[in-house]
Amino acid sequence: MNWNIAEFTAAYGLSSQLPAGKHPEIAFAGRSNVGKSTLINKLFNRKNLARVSAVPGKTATINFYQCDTVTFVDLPGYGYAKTAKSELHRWRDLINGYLQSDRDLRAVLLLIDMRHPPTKDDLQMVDFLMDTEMPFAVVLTKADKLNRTQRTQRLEAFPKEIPQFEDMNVTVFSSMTGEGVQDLRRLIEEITVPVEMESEQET
Ligand SMILES: Nc1nc2c(ncn2[C@@H]2O[C@H](COP(=O)(O)OP(=O)(O)OP(=O)(O)O)[C@@H](O)[C@H]2O)c(=O)[nH]1
Ligand SMILES: [Mg+2]
Repeated sequence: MNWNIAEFTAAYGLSSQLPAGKHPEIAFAGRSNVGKSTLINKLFNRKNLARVSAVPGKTATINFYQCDTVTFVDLPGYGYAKTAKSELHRWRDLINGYLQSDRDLRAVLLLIDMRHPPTKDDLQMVDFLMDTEMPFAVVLTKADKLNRTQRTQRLEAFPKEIPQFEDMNVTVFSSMTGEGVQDLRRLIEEITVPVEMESEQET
């Protein structure tokens, strides 16, 4: 997969606007400010493809990016308390509408801030993904902000905080140091192999 040819293709603010998917998809979910847009830029070696902001709630629409034969989907962050009730309703409808629509969604990458215990919203998202048997992997973000001791502490704490954490595919990630970027690219390449190629490889 050529990671250097990504382009922004569309943004949607309502689930009713979402077109059917044409390609295998990878979606990025997680609370606001956890680093979804930053991670997308890092994967594609770009500075400003996905818009990043220090102010939570930057990505209010579902944004689609195309790279090679794979569609990447930046979902609006959840858990942004200052958003008005009507906005919250729209966001929930948008995220649920996307996750429940019929498309070739290969995996949801659920980003969780490595510095802190998961929020209530994070745990709800984990529950939702497990209940619906959605394929997903966890990305622990902002690893650069922890020293060695804190890092070890958090890695020991997560299995106690998140049910079945030890069975999950987990990547420690930092957009600052680049830690985890290659692992994520490899994971995405593995799960988005075109179906024809997969069956060829098996025979
Ligand atoms: N130190 C550090 N900062 C990061 C990392 N990833 C993201 N950030 C910072 O965190 C802030 C939020 O990043 P975004 O990528 O906009 O977060 P988001 O999840 O897309 O947020 P929403 O669009 O609001 O849902 C920005 O200031 C980023 O520079 C990381 O790995 N390390
Ligand atoms: Mg964003």
